[in-house]
Amino acid sequence: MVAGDEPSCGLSWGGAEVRSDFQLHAGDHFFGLGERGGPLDKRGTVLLNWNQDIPDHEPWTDPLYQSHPFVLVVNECSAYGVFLDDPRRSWFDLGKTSLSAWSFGVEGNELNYYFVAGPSAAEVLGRYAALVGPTPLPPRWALGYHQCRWGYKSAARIRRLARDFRRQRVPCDALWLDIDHMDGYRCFTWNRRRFPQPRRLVQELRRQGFRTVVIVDPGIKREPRYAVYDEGTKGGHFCRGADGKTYVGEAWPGRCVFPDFTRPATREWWGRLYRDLVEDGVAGFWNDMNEPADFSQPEHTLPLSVRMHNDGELSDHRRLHNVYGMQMARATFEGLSRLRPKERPFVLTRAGFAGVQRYAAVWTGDNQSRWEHLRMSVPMLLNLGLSNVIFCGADIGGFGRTGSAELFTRWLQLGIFYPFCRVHTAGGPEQDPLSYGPKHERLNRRAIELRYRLLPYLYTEFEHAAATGLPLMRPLLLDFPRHPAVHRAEYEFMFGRQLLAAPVLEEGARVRSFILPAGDWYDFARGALVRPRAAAGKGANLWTAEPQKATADLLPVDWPVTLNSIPLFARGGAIVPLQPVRQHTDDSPPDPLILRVFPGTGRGWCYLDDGATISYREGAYLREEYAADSRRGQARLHLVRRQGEPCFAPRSYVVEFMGVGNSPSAVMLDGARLRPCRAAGLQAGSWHFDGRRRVLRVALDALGSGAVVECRTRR
Ligand code: MIG
Repeated sequence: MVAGDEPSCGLSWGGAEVRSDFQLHAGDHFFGLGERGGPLDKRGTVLLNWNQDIPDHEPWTDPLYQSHPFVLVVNECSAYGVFLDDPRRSWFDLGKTSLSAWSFGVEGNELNYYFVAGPSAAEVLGRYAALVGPTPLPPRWALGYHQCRWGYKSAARIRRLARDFRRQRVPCDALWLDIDHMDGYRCFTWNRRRFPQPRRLVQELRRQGFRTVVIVDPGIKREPRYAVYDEGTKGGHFCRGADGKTYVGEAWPGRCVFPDFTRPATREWWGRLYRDLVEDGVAGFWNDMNEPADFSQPEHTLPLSVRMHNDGELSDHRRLHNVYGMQMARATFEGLSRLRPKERPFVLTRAGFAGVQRYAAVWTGDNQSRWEHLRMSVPMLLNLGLSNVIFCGADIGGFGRTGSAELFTRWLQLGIFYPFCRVHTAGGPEQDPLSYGPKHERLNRRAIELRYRLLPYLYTEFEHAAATGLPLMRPLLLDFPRHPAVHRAEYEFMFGRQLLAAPVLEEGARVRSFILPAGDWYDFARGALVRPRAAAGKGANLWTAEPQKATADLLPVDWPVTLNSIPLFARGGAIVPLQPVRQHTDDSPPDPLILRVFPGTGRGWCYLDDGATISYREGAYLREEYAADSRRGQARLHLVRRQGEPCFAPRSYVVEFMGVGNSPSAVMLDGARLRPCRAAGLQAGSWHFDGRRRVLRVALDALGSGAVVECRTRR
């Protein structure tokens, strides 16, 4: 049996709630449930679903800003999911108050839930994704590096920032403007003293390869003659209290009114408000405070009696609180889609509910510049991923408080693997890759450069994640379900199908301890096979207090690290598409596309499209599939299949065979010999072998489907 009702209670009503109890088995582990601090496995906890603006949260604070009433239950033999399809206040008790049952319940008198069958965790996630809706592809620039700060208060400051990034050659795609850019915190306005010619600024940044993203909050200043307030009042767009009068609360602008995003006409109106900013050239929008936060209330949100339209089935905030933020993100996304019908919108939201991924990327709110919060972000984002929120990230460097240069660098070395990669902070000292002195600037640049090298892979894996519902940043249990101990690996993760990342998460670390699941693994940077080290037990082991013993399925590794280390590993036979470092993404295909091939037998993929429009939905993309087969004395890469529009094909390739034991005796393309040459003279049709690093580089022109690149080495 996969799952069953707990025999003594099953389904029950009591007081103001209805609940369901499931049998709890010794081997059950609980994942998903959206944005939570604490361990990856939620067994033994009670979790609430009630979106909350909670600036000083800690790993044990619950709930936070988002609600995803979806749980993934995994045990030794199978997996299943339960999705409670109800936005009302609800809870999950995952074996905390009972030894024989886990349960969930919701305020109200009806229960709507889906049982999501597996049998594997990956299949559960795929089915859940099909149920709550797919993640659209973001514009490619949104996968680059983003720089943000609450406190970029003038056009001059932003210009200086842009200049410094380019001058110091630190790649960056987007500069963000927080509430400081507005006129008195009035949404959809510019502070003309600080930003006298916003359109000029935005266009100037765009010419330097930066997109501009601005914040838009739901609280609208209650001020006659402020156009948004007047129009909204006339259109009946603001929420009303139980007395039928427009409800007035408080947020950054002072006394505020709140649009009713559960009303279709209001969503349409809200979407139109972005027109001027879009015409100014603003490329993305950030919806904050949409739990919604209301400073005037003891509960920090609108009174529960506030009425809401609910797409015609009139209801109230008590029922719709948890979807308010998602409906705001939806209004934004749909509005942008109407304003620029061909372009992919980019929206970031703080509050959300199951399905929010259809409209926006998600960040995890106000964390702090502390090592504990750096670590906390890993299981938090992994569980967001297991709730189908693929495009997520935490504030890199930490939002509140002030951290050290070391913390910032380590956070960046982790953050380059967050699907959404943004540095953000609340005032205090400057917090960006350039602000910690020359030594850290070099380290920070190198980390961001790695993300930009990986972009073809990241983009390919994002597309795969969007299509399958399997998260991009994901725990080992999805790819390696057989071994129960991988459930506890919560501070390392798969980054797409080929790579495993174990970034350093501790101050002063000299060793990073982690496990590798069954199979051969190679150091991504050097191509060397990873072997177990005898040092187990030394150095703090993050994923379990006990030093692990190697088994057929698990290899414990103690990896020596310096400040420069970003531990990253590739599966044997992996083929990883890369590109040369760029200062920002641009719309041309990678040239050359670098295929890094690791020893062994395996597959690889590359997905390419225009990176900006929705024409990929009509087939305007190119997909390549490769196979690698490298054994003693030979290495081989095969372009197995190419499907789609040839116009997206790379103009040139460099195939990098890693870990080649001996110098090559012959390197061939489709059986024809290529020329050896020196490292500096690598041109199409030639190859170079770096004997010290054991890397063979083969440079090629455009490849045709079926092409085989092959190398034989001296024995
Ligand atoms: O009450 O806009 O989480 O990222 O910088 C604080 C100012 C409001 C909270 C967000 C944070 C943002 C800040 N906002």
